[in-house]
This record gives sequence, structure tokens and C-alpha cells, in this order.
Amino acid sequence: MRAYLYDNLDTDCRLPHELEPSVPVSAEELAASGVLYWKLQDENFEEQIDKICEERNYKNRDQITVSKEGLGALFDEKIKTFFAEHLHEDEEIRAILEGTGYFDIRDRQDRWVRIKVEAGDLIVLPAGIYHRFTLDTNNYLKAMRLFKEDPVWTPLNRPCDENPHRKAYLEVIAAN
Ligand code: KMT
Ligand code: NI
Repeated sequence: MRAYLYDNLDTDCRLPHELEPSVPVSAEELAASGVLYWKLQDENFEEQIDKICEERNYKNRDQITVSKEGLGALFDEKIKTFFAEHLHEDEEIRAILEGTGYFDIRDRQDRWVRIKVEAGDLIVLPAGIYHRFTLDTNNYLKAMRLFKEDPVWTPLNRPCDENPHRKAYLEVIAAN
């Protein structure tokens, strides 16, 4: 995982969009926005996932392959949906199994922070944070999705500032 401020240029979202010079964003700064991160080691990947699931009460899991092959006819539509700025009423938890991609989150000053993820990264986006996802130019990412209860992955596109989960999120990070 590596995070940095997004350059906001209107070019292909799959490009790095890193400022020159780069402005890195630390794991501590991400944590202040409620974003959690673990690096899982290859050797005991399953064990570590199981432990985090137990600690954080993630009961269900499935897998998604974000690629032309993996999503078939739905590819274009899904990619568009993922990159539209949105929030969820639940945490978005992803363990990256293969490939690479970018999660963009809005920081406390409403700036885009780009988080580059690769195999072994486990990332938790809190309920109520505005975010989006894109593949990079490798066009391939396989991830495990973890859920607390039954999967509800309804994206609520910005603006939805009156949403109670959005309001609760802002209250929590204001205290950080
Ligand atoms: C979402 O809701 O933003 C996603 O599920 C992103 C794609 S999963 C790697
Ligand atoms: Ni999302």
C-alpha cells in the first residue's frame, strides 16, 4: 500500500495521478480518516484473515475479479459504478489476492487521496466515507470482500450528506 494526494487531472483514471513532486499520505493520516490497513504475509494469509475476521466480526466473505474476463458483459458498467464517488452504509473491506488497483478516498479536507493496493493488502474503508475505485493500466485485480452480515453493497452516490451514516462518520473523524 502506498498513498498520496491525487493530482486531479482530467486524464485516464487508471494512470497514477501522482503530483510532481509527490505528496505522500501516511498510514496514520489514513487512520485519522478512519481508513484501516494491514499487510498480510503470504505464508499465513488465511490465518491472518481469520484472526481479523474474528476480531472485527466479519462473518461472510466472497471473491471478485475486476477484469474484462472476470466481469464479462458487466465490465464497463461496473467500472463506471466503482469510479463514481460514493459511500456505503457499511464498511468496505477488501483483501487483495492478485493484481493491483487504486482506492481513492476523500480526506478530512475533502481532497482525493489515492491508495495503491496490491496482493497482501487488506483495507477497510469506514461506513460513510466518500470513495471510489479504479483498476490501473494492468486492468486486473482479484479481491476477497468481507462482510459483517449479509452483503449490502449499495453505493450511494455523492451528494448524500444527510445520510445518517455520513453524519456519524463526520462526527467520529472530527474527534480524531
Ligand atoms: C466499491 O464499492 O467501491 C467496490 O466494491 C470497489 C471494487 S472491489 C475491488
Ligand atoms: Ni465502495
